[in-house]
Amino acid sequence: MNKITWRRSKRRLLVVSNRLPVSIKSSEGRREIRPGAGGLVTALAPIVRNTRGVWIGWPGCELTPEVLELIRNYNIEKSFDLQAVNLTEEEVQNYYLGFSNEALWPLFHDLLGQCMFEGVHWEVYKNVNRKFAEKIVEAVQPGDLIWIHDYHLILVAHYLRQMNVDHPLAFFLHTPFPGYDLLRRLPWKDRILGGLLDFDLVGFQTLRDRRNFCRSAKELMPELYIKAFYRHSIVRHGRREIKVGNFPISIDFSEFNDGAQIEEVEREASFLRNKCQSRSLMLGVDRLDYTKGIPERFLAYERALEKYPELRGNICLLQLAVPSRSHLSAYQDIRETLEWMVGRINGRFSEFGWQPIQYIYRSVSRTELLGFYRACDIGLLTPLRDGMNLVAKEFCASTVDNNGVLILSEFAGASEQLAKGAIMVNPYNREETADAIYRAYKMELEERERMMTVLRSEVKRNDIFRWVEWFLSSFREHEREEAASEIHPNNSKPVNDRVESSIMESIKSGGGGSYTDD
Ligand code: ADQ
Repeated sequence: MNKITWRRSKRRLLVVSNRLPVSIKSSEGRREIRPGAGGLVTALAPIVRNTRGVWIGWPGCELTPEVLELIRNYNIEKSFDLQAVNLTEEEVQNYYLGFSNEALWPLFHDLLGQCMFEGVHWEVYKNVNRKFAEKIVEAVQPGDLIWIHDYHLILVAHYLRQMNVDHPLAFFLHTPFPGYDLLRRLPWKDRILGGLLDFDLVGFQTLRDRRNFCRSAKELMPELYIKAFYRHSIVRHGRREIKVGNFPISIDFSEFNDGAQIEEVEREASFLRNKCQSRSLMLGVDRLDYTKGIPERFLAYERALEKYPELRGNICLLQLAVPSRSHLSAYQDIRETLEWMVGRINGRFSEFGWQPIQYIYRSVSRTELLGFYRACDIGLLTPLRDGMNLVAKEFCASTVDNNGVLILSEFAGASEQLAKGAIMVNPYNREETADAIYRAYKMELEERERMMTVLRSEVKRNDIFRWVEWFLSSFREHEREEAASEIHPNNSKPVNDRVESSIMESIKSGGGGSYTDD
């Protein structure tokens, strides 16, 4: 991990995301501003602050004079520079709830049946992306690095280029990227793909996402020249070269590892264990979202209770669901489905003093969350598709005694890194998931410890700080290579030669160096 390099580098970092890294809530009639939670904020906020950079985003509410004042005071107090983009109610409806969350979100998670493709959503999505670009133009200074995040803002580079911004532009997609057969259903697929190609560096979570993108780009634009290396691909688009990489995001391992050992958390965990009378505890933690596979999880658990009567009375599933996008009908539907299922399964199996599912529909505090992670023996995370799934990594980092088992969906991005220490399942395969629950329940301590040790060392080694450093150094390296190719007399050197020399560098630096054609 090299946190130092970026602190020394005085080039400003401009981070742009749909939401600002703060939460603005009303409490007793007054608005309050608090720092946002999450690994990304923890990792990026110090870099933005130390390079005197800027973080641009929507505050999540109307930008009233009161909210503006709150942000101004927060900036002074925290030596930060948050700049808010104001969105009207109509923009929130069409750009955020509409195009981002009813078209791109389900499409990128392979759930075509949930997609709504509305022309008006698309028009407003474009306008809001232009609005973000205008805000960046107001804030940007020569030499800044601009890093844009996620599916809400795919067209920002396109508008920045139109506004003659020639700064290096990086993008990271937190969701998966679908295969071409799905992507081609989107009426504006060419604009979305073209928009991504306006960046200089495009980062995905997994190798599969990177390949899906490169293959889709090639299908849509056969004239593109694409070369795949071990760690990244290069897409040649006209005179430009776009670097495409996979950078699996992570968490602040130490924060979870250390936090899980404080007295308050230990107390919370003992309280939970006592409440459950030392039964095996299995945990699901998710934003309430139809991509997370919670109904499938409940059905698999029900099947396990049917198939393995020994589990009855001896295991509990704790499901925490944080409310999310509750204005959308698909999210209201999934909430109702879950409540109905919990009632049905509990009604079917409960015995005096034991209930198979404890379902909690709210956001819990960090201490409570760590208490849940510490108290539970099994993490059961079965998304139908997930960019990464940070909960899986948080569960491992918090299992400080190594006595825990992770059951993980093979369709979570995290599976690329965690498969070697987890029980992998296909969430659509109820029988397999039921068997995995039983296997985890029966697993001997020695095997649990062996597997959890593997998982924890993986998450520790590849933490969020390493991720940021890796992404940003990849960005600067690409920028240097681009600059060198512009001033170098060998400017006309075919891309292939540079590809070969990059492979050599990759081999020299232990990167493996093998490459395949995308
Ligand atoms: P999410 O879809 O939100 O993120 P995830 O990566 O699992 O999914 O992160 C959820 C976060 O919310 C975790 O940090 C978790 O601790 C927290 N959380 C969940 N339930 C909670 C509760 N009841 N109370 C409090 N906190 C709760 C998107 C993508 C993911 C990708 C991340 C990061 O969809 O695939 O991993 O971005 O890139």
